[in-house]
Amino acid sequence: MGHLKIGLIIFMLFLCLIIPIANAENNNLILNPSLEQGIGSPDHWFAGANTYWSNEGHSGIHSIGLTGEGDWRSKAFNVSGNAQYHFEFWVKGVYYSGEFYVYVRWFSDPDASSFISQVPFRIMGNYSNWVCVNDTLTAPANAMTCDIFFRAEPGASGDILVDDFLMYEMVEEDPAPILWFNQLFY
Ligand SMILES: [Ca+2]
Repeated sequence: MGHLKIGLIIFMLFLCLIIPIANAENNNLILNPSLEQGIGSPDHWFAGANTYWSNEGHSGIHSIGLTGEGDWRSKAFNVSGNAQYHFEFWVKGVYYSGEFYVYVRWFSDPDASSFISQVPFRIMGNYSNWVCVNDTLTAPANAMTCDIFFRAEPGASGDILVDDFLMYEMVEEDPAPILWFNQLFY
């Protein structure tokens, strides 16, 4: 019986570890986050100048690249004012000069046309291996929608790839596994 209890406890700890990761991926607000879906160009992403759909990925076989002034923009998604979000992406590539950013942009209308503010993640340096960038963001009180804007400013030069975007609302832990634990032993 002792071994069974220890086994169950290990199993419960394993679930505690796995369930949040699974929820994070399932709750990803960004469409086509690994840039894998699409024919000719990635679905739900809009390309400006100096962009390309790379055949190299952090996961899968694709990412999106920028070589100079231009941008990639994600399809906008709904957010809640004042809510907290986990945001991350992976970056790889060569940087020469100028300013490359991944911006998280907040909008106050359903069409993502009334800009409020943006959170800049500057990409500066050479990344021969994929590097994860992440932070916790708080949506402005009047935010309704959000998009991801991968942007090279005028004069920027390099060859920067980004992949595996993840953004989800941070919520209270689900108490269900604890209830289940109590039901097992009492
Ligand atoms: Ca990918």
